[in-house]
Amino acid sequence: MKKFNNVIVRRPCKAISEGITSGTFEGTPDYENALKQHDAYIEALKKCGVEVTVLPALDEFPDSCFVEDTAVLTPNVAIISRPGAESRREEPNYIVDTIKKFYPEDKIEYIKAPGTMEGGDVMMVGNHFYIGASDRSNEEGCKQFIEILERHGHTGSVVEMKEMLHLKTGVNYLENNNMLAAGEFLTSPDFEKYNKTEIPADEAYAANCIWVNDIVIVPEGFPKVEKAVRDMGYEVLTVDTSEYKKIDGGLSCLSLRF
Ligand code: CIR
Repeated sequence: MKKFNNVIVRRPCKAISEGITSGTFEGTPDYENALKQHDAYIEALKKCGVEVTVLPALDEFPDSCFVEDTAVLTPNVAIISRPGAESRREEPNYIVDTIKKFYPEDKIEYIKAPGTMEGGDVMMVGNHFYIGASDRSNEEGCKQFIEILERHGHTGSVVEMKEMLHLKTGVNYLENNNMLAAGEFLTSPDFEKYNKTEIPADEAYAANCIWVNDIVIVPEGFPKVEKAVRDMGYEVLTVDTSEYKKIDGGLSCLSLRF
């Protein structure tokens, strides 16, 4: 099934080594290697039948390659986020012009202060959008987000969370009622009705896979997750994201898919 026609990515910048890190994973990103991994990520997306818009690096924002956090692009509306992380607050300003090429002005909405919201906290399941009440997406941001969705014919609901950085750090929808879930989301009542595949703790990073037009992209180096996704019947592509992982970035964070 072809659901996505377009993807937006942003090249990593030299300052990526200064990106925000929770310290969960070891190391500091290597810029040159991050670029190579980004090239491979773009190639994998192209194999999924999407047109890829590649935006230039923003040197003053170390985390700006994690473009997913700057907006939520739904079939009916583009919602420009307002990141909870101070150092990322201005990043959405640099995505708006690109989004205007795909959405008319009256279909572009903005999360406003004091609301905060980051796209990594949003998971689309058909017409419904789950938003994680993380440290990055506050109560006011979640409220504004759901109001915007409802004005544009979608629905939304808040998922309480305590441990993970973003909602999609630990739970990802692979269409056909299938979901990958790790840690706190395994027992979350919000996801009871889905066919959940449990991601073991030693491969928790790989809960962040992306479904793109019937192909699932899985981070390289997580054999249990790769096998589980293949066993579900999906065609799988793997991409090495080890440089991004060092600062908590996963596969989904690196693109906007719509
Ligand atoms: C941050 O902490 O904001 C970045 N170092 C990682 C962002 C990951 N984005 C995502 O999960 N959507």
